[in-house]
Amino acid sequence: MIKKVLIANRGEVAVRIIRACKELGLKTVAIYSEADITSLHTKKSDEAYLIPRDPIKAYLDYKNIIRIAKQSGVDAIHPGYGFLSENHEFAQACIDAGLIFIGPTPEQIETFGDKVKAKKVMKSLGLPVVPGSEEPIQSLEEAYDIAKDIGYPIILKAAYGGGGRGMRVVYDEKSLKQSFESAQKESLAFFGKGDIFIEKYIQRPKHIEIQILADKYGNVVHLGERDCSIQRRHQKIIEITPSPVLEPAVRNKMLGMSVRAMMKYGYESAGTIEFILDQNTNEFYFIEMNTRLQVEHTITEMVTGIDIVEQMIRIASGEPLPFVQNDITFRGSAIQFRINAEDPKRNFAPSPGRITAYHSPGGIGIRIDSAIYKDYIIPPYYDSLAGKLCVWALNWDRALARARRALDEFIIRGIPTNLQLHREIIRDEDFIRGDFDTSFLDNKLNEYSYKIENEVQKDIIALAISAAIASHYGL
Ligand code: MV4
Repeated sequence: MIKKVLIANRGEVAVRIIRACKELGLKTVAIYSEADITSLHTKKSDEAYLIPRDPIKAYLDYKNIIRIAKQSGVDAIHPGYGFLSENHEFAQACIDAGLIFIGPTPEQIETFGDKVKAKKVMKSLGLPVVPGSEEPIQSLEEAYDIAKDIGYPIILKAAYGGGGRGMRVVYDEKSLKQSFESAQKESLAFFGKGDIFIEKYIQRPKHIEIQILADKYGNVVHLGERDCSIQRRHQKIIEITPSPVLEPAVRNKMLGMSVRAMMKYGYESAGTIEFILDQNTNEFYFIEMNTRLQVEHTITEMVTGIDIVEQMIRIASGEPLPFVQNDITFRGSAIQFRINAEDPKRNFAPSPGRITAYHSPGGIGIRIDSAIYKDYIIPPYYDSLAGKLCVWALNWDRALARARRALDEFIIRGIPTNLQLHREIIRDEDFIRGDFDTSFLDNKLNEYSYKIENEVQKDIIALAISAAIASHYGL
């Protein structure tokens, strides 16, 4: 068994991994940048080492990270999500240095990092894929031919892309040239490779993903699905398990196909298979495989009781999965709300700064994963995720009620956050009915903004009143 782990990450996920290590009796080593001297992960780990580089490069400097790992005597590195988590060269460098990379093999990371290759592999393993080009497009002429063949609308995607970069939806032949060229340019600029492929565009799909755990001995289980349709600009903000409207027959087909594909492939570690679901036809299509721990793994843990980070560590240590599919039970319904340091009134611009007041909800069925605290200053260099609120209850309706209660309890002052947006969504009739797809937030934002304004004003009035009372009593 692994005895000491370096966490090559920061923020809430670094804290999450440290917690799993502590429960397993493992020692932990944190790394941190100069911007993260006051961050929680540096305080909660047994040891912490500064990487004196610019705040982003510090967490990508894998030569330095591996050197610290060797010097501090760890036997494994957990990469968390983002940063180096899907960098196959880093995974290989860990192995070459005699360290265990807590994740899949470098080859597996590389295969699924190439979306064209991933599609080919998954198709050969029996998963349905969206009709489109089998290879990256070589010329504009080829793009016209394939688009005509499959019919508009089509979507252009970057083979090495992510976060919607290099992605373009094309509704007619007229706009193909311009979209193709700009997608290529953007892909080259962001990913160093301009490879673009084409798919039929599925309009207003649901985004459903399957959580997989697989050990080194061919044992594979699923931990159910997550509905990740509530997103803005490819940033998920709410995730739900189980999906409140997915038909059991469709769910079972998706789960069964995913497990069989991963068994045939020989995947190991935690992984997530992403599908888009066409709600008109109930057809689903594989789009991407994520070979890392995901931000939203928490809700799966709430309904299964399985600690996914613990299992990743055990799998990497060479232990077989301690359960088979039939041992896993799914209980109730869980929702995750990503609490972001961003300002909905300023087009969701990041809002780093000092937290002047912090009170997180508690009570039955609540889980908070956060790395912020009162007087913590959120640095401006990283993504805007400040924390995650997860609620669990026996069913969807009770989870909604609990979420309303918990969101209303949450107090974060000093910086704007998206808390109020969550309070609006959770009261939305369409959301409550499960009637949402990936276009939900785009359609709703105008409707909500007026209420957000009002709510903030109420908050200011409440503050003014309490200040007046305080001064009246000489407090
Ligand atoms: C799609 C799609 C519709 N049709 N593929 C792929 C990466 C992921 N981040 C979004 N992806 C999508 N792939 C086909 N063939 C819809 C999405 C999609 C999306 C597309 C444009 C704008 C917002 C979106 C939100 C979720 C999913």
